Amino acid sequence: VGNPELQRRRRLMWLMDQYLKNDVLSIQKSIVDHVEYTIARSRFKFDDFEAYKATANSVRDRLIESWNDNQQFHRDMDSKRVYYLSMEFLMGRSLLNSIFNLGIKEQYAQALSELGYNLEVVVEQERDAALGNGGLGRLAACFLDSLATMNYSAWGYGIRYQYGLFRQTLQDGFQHEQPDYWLNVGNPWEIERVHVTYPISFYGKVEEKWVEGTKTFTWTPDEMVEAVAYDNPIPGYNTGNTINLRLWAAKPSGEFDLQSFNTGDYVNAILSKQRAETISNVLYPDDRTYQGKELRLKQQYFFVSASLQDIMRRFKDHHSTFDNFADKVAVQLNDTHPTIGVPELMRLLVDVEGLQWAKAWDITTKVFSITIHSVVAETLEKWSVELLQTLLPRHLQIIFKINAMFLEEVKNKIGNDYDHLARLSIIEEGEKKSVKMGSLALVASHTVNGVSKLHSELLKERVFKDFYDIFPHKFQNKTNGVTQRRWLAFCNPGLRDMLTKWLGTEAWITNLDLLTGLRQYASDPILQKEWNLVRRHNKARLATYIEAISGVKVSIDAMFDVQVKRIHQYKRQLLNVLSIIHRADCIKNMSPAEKTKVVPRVCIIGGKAAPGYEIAKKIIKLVTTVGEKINNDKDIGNLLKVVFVPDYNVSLAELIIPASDLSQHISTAGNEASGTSNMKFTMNGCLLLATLSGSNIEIQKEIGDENIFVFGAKPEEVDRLRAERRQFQPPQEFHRIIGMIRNGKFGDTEYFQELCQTVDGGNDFYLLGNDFSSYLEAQAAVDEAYVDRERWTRMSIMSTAGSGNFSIDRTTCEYAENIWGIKPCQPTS
Ligand code: NBG
Repeated sequence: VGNPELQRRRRLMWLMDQYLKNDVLSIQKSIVDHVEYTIARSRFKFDDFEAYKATANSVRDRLIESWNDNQQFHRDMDSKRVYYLSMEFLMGRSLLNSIFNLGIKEQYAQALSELGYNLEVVVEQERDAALGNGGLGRLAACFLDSLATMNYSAWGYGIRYQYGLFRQTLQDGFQHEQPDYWLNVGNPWEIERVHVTYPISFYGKVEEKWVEGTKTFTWTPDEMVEAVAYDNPIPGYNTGNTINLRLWAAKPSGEFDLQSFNTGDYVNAILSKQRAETISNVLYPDDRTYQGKELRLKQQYFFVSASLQDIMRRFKDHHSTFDNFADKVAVQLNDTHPTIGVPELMRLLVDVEGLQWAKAWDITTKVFSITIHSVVAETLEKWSVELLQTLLPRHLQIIFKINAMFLEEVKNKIGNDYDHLARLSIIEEGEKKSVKMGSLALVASHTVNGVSKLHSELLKERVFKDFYDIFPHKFQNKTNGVTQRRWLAFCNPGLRDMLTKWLGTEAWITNLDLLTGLRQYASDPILQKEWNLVRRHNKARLATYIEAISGVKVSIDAMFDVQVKRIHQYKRQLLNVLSIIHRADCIKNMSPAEKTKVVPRVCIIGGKAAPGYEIAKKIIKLVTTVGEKINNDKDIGNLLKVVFVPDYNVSLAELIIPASDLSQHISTAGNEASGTSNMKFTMNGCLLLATLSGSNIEIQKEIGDENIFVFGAKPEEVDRLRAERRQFQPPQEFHRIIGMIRNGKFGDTEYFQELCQTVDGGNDFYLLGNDFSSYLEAQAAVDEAYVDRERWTRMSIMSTAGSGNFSIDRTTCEYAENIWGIKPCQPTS
């Protein structure tokens, strides 16, 4: 009594003496409160979208509680944390994910229903957060879910793009790109931290000075922007471990540039400052071609610098020296994109914190590790020395010094073999010098990993062979995985319930290996019947959607044959189309009796082409023209339908994957680093038609040869086949079909010529001609299996049962143990 501080604390305790409750009534009250006070609508009249917003806000309140507790817990524990740095996080929607992970989905469904709203309709109101292109960005999102669920201390760091990946529309069968200005309807999930900001500098010059016998460097930048933090709470499943995804937005800096305001041109001075915001405006829509654009490098430096400053500030709250930095901090680089973080950490430690170079380098090399997601060296980023010199002059100096010291060190090992040294050098010599970001990352990282067994071998044998020879201990494999929460439990509720029933537990939601328990029932007629009922229900949902978007009526008795992924030549959507044309042609030439034996198929293709990737765009147009022709052919009727689903994204994947019978993962052997949708399809009981690429090989091993359709060249044959492709004679069928396209059977004759040329003997880099026959054989095997319903269903069950290894939780634990050195730890409440 009498102590004002004590009184204040008591009052605070009393004011918030308990957490928000999760009974239906409390949830309804939260929702209605948000309708009135956050959205400022009347509780007597709000539409589905407003219901979504109010619901999301009420969920967010609950997330904030566990977020706060969790941050406090880890602050107190001073636990080692992993920071996942990624240019992309392809999150999709959050509402269902959040209430599912928090274990309050049923309460929310009931709460809304009593208020007159339908949860299923409400969740559909949410816009996808599409801050990523494809596999790499979605993997980052799956990691966050798993890190939270497995009780690791982790944060994600990235960019809060105003425009996510473009929305794809089709006009006359051609792809058009529409801006995805997703934030214009507001984002109820994020928490803006107006006071968590860091200055980010660009351009300018570096001055060298001798201070007390050491050379010091002072960077005087020409441009400064501010990075503002936006926090996105990520709940784990069935745990209080809500982690953070911190995304940075660029804002004009308040302090800098005052003199330009004194020139009298006030309005132009404001406008020029405003341009700072462009840095975080837009996600680059190419998923692997490197363009060397200045803005892209600015984005990379912007988010990496902000993240590292933030990490160091947090560390300094607890520590007075940097001696233990690497014991508390692990930084994972998601591909080469955040590699500028290497010289940035060196700069911060040496120039700002005053550490000796050797000490700083020791810390840096213990903190970073990198994942590579590509199979060929050409897609690794390079930045021209000239651009770096202009944009980040101090970083270029640091990179040169790192390189000099590194080359000095390897000279001791390999001697003065200049060719060899040139290959190892971080700097690529030549007319235009450039910095090889992959090499820089490798020199600085304690570990580098590929994303499937085969891919990790290819990194050692090819992409980074020279580095592997000197740093063999740095190389690891971490086969990708996917989260079974989003990709099974809540995108396929029918299957979820069935799995839980047959396994007698729902523990598989956090321990996917338990699915093997299903194998013993794979031939059980009761399970088979239930299995097919669920699958038919999912197919019916997709059929309704297809009809709504395309007007094409499809039968759910037909096999749903799906290929959905980014459009790329190496992924060989063209091979799929060629076989579709072949199938249509065969059907047309059949007698009525023969036709009764045909397995009806619905071929579903979807995916975006990078806006500047002309060949990929032509493939899309070909799918739609071929579809148009086949779908309206009376001779073919329901035996074959071809649908291109526009704007493939995370939410559509959640609808399509549970409804697929067959899915195609048919890149040229060895050309897909891993693939992750193949894992999602397998989990959901869809059979794979696959080549020996990436993780297909590991899936085959887990589910058994008899449960997957594999075809095509072997990875070790590809080099030779490529070298000999000029001499290779593809089968007559192949020529005939290409000829049909060439000769205008599908119209747009001129437009398709270039596409046809890509598979002309000498050009056929992805070996469509070579693999065509074995592809058709595999397709025939698929048809044969499909008519045997008992067998097909058994294969489907065995696919799900064998998918346990592809849970991202397995992947996460491997990273945690073998790369990051962190352990799960959870607040005991
Ligand atoms: C992709 C690979 C895929 C892999 C994912 C995730 C990019 C740049 N790369 O094979 O092509 O599954 O990364 O590792 O998206």
